[in-house]
Formats: sequence, structure tokens, C-alpha cells
Amino acid sequence: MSELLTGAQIICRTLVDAGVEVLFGYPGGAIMPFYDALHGHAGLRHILVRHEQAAAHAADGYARAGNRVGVCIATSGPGATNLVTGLATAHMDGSPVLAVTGQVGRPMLGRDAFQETDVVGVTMPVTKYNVLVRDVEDLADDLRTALAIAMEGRPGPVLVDVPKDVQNQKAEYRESGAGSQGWVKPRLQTPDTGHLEEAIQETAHLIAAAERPIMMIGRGVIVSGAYDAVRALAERTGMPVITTLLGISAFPQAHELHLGMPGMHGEVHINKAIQAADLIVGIGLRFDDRVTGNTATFAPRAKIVHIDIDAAAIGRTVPVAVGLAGDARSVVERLLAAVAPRDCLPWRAEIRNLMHAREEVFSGGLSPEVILSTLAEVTGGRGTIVSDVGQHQMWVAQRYPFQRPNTHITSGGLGAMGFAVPAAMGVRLARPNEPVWAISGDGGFQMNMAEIATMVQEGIEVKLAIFNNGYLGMVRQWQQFFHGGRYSNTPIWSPDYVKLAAAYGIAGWRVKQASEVADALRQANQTPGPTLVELVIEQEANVFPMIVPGGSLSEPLEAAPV
Ligand SMILES: Cc1ncc(C[n+]2csc(CCOP(=O)(O)OP(=O)(O)O)c2C)c(N)n1
Repeated sequence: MSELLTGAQIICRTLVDAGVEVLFGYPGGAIMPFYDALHGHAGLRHILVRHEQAAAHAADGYARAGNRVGVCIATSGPGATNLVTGLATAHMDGSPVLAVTGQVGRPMLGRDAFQETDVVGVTMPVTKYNVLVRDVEDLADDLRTALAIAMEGRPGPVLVDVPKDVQNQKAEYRESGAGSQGWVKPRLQTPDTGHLEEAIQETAHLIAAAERPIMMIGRGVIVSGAYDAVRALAERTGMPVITTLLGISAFPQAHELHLGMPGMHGEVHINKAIQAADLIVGIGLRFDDRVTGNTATFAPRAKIVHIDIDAAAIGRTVPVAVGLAGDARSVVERLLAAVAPRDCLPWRAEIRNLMHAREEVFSGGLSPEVILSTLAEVTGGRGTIVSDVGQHQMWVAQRYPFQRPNTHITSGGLGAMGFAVPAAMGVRLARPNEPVWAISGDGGFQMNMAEIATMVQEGIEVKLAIFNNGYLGMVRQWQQFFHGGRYSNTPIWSPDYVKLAAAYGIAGWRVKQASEVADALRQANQTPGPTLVELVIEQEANVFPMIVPGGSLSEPLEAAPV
């Protein structure tokens, strides 16, 4: 069946036919035909954000929580460039986001027209695919191609740039031959090549022969839905499991085989276990520098097996003994069938002996530990925690007891401050029946706090927690440790957050004492609508342990250097 539609109507129709339900965006001159077509559109819910960066982060949060494409919309020029941080975040963390941008009309292209930016050029390195649509006849297929590429392999962001006159042109709309795919990630099959089978057998052999094997898992396990397979592999082999920052919640935290997070702010016994291991089976992670520290000294005794959908990631930072390019779930399921049962008990006992009680680093004030354990009690382990970037992000990663898959969402690769508040809006729209908490520092919160207005206008129930230490804490910590204690431009003033909440018409609490935490968090969790809790924490608390940037995992700092 075909019918005559404008380009703007074709965008709406193609998105609806692809199963898209929610868009995050902001209008402007070059995208006005699209917004006109959207007016009163029954099938698409548009969330008007307060800044396009928030649209991209919200689409990213929606994509990560819903395992489907998140869509953001912006006008040309400043609207499109405001998306860039969000697209780069999604690119680093493998999140499927489609950006649709308006562009100046074709006759104006390349003439420095008003609000003209070459957004295809600008976003080339931070998208998997992008295209300027020069002919309305190509529009629907370009959008379908972009949506498919966003989801295939390692997911990631894509961008379709549509000149204003193309949005106004008419063309026959033809439904996709493929039909609606809902843009839920298809179960990937890894092609059964002889090489893969060989590599699986070799890995099974390495696991059987190792004395000190560990598994290290990342977000690829979440994206491919490999939780059960990974857990079964751990249980069959007794291999302890380390979860990277983005792999947190890919394995139940309370499981006896779970160790925790490695790397720069990993616990000392976890990094020591890596340094002592003779085999690392890495699944769906990048072995980035925050995990490895200095690669020359990383896991010096270990053979590394690397399973990842992105063949380019294998061997990029650490040399591998066996590389398996494929979908984590299908590879791990096959590996499971190939491994012999064992329990690694002596090795697990050795790791337990490496553990030592950590000195309490918080001196009396309101500690992140109390806040996070109380929050876990208040939510009863339900819901999703979206963290921003900085010290609080590391405290969440180290201390919040995540039990359910994909309930920890953060900007890991790019480390984009300002992520949590808008991303949490997307998460909540994907999970409307679960509590969603955005945890930010006072710095990151102030980057995107204007989105409270979006939450109020659109009725998006996000719970906001601000860890207020009066500093850009993580940078202050580096200044204290490595720059002679000179706090250059890290003390940061905040408004009165309770009054700010009141100005937006939402309930707010300020907590200064440990005794007040439970009440405030409980009330904030129970009160309908968006709510805000400011937690005034110790100003100069630090995150420990810490590996000096570029240092070895064998040399942790457990106190501030003198
Ligand atoms: C957009 C952006 N700008 C700068 C940085 C560098 N940076 C990393 S952590 C940090 C401090 C964060 O301070 P705050 O939000 O108050 O959180 P805290 O560390 O105190 O928990 C900064 C400035 C960043 N990651 N992202």
C-alpha cells in the first residue's frame, strides 16, 4: 500500500511503523514542518526538554532501560550541536539512539545560512551511521537503515539530518517490506564458523587448566541478555566474577562468586586478584584504562580470553590469548556446554584472604555509605539507580547492593556530568512502574537541573538525590592528591535546593544528619511525582581505594598521599 505524504509526515509514519512511541526533543526553524506533522499525532508522545543535550541523554536512558532505540529530535545549528555530548555518551557506552535533526533547505546548504551547521560532519566520529537526506524518496529508507544500524552488533547512536524543504516535499510512503520490528534488539546468532568452535574448545581447555581463573564482565552481558548464561558459567566453573562500572547489575551482587568492581576505584583484593590471576575470561567489556591501569603491568600472569561483539575491541588495549568476536549470550551458552564442572575453592579462599576490612574513611558526618544502604532499604531493591559522574558515582558503584539486571545506569565511557537527571527521565518512561532515582553531585546536578521543569510538565516521576559536598568533588580529590592541595576552581556554590524544588512545585528535603536520612528518602520515594533530596555530605570525603592515574593495579592508595 502506498500514499502521498510530506517528508515530515513520512518521518512520523516511519517511526510509528518501526514501533517508536516516545520522542525527546526541542523545536526550531529547520524542524518546524516535522513539529507541525507531530501536532496532535496519536501514536508518538513527545517530551519537550529544556536543552537538547537532555533530549539525547533521555533517549539514551530510555534505550538502555528499554533495550530499544531511543529517539531525540533537534533543529539545525545550535539544536543539533547541543545533542553532541549525548550522542558521544551513547557511542562510548553502546546505546542505540536515533537523532533526527532539521537542516537548512537544500538551496542554502554550504552557504553559511542562518543556523546551518554541518552536523553530519560534526557527529561523524560519535555515531555509527549518519546521513543528510537529499531526496524525500530516500527518507523512509534512510530512517529504517539508521534504526537497524543503531541496534545491530554493538548498539550505538545514529543521526538522520533532514533539510527543511525535504520535510515539506511529498512522496509516496511505502511500508517497509520487513514489517514492524519494534526495534527491540533481535537475538543475535554468532555464525558457526570452524574458528569459533575451535576458540570455544580452547577457552574451555584454558578454564580447566587454570589455577586462578576469573571472569570479568561488562555491559555487553546486559545488552545481549546473557545474565543467566554468565551466571551458569560462573556456577559451573566456580570462577569468581568481577563487574566493570558498566557491568554492574549484570551479576547479582550478593552472589557468593561476585567480587565487585575492578580498576581505579576497585577494592584492593579485587585488583590483587586480577594481578594474581592466571586466566581472565572477559565478556562484553572494553578493558579500558580505568579498568586496567597501566596495561604494561596489568594482570601480568594471566592469559586473556576476550569475548565481545565488537571485533575491533579485541586486542585493542590488552593482548589476548583467545579472541571470540560474537554475541555474549550465544558465545557463553556454547562455552557453557563445553566446560567441565569445577569449583576453584582454593583460589576463592586465596582471594578471601586478600580481603581486609577497609578503614572507615568518613569522619563522623553524613556518609555516602549510610545514604546508599538506607536508599537500598527504602526502595527494597526495586527500581533503577541512574548515577552522574564523580565521587558519588564511585560510591554508588562500590556500595549500592544491585540485585536485579540492568538496574544501574551511568555514563561510563564518556563520563559526562549532567547525564543522570535527563537520563533518569528516559529510564522512568521505559519503566513507568518502578522507582527511578537520579543520584548527582552538586556540580553535575547544576548542569541539567532545568529538566525538573520537563518532569513537572510531562509528569515524569524521577526521584532526585544530590550529594552536596560544596566541591566538584572528584576533581578536588585529584587536586588534593596530585596538585599540592590547590583547589583551583573546584569550590562550587549551590542554590538552596529545597527552595529550588519549591519553585518548581515539587517536594524537597535537606538532610544533614545520618538520623534524618531514612525519613527523607522514604518520604521522597513515596510522595507521588518528582521529588528532591539534598544530602549535605562531608565536604572533603575521598573515594578509596584509588589507583593513581596510569599506575599499576598492584599499588593502591588507601589514604591521601602526604
Ligand atoms: C561535562 C563534564 N565536565 C567536566 C568533567 C570533569 N569532572 C569529572 S568529575 C567532576 C566533578 C564532579 O563534581 P560533582 O558533580 O559535584 O560530583 P562529586 O564528584 O562531588 O560527587 C568533574 C568536573 C566531566 N566529567 N564532565
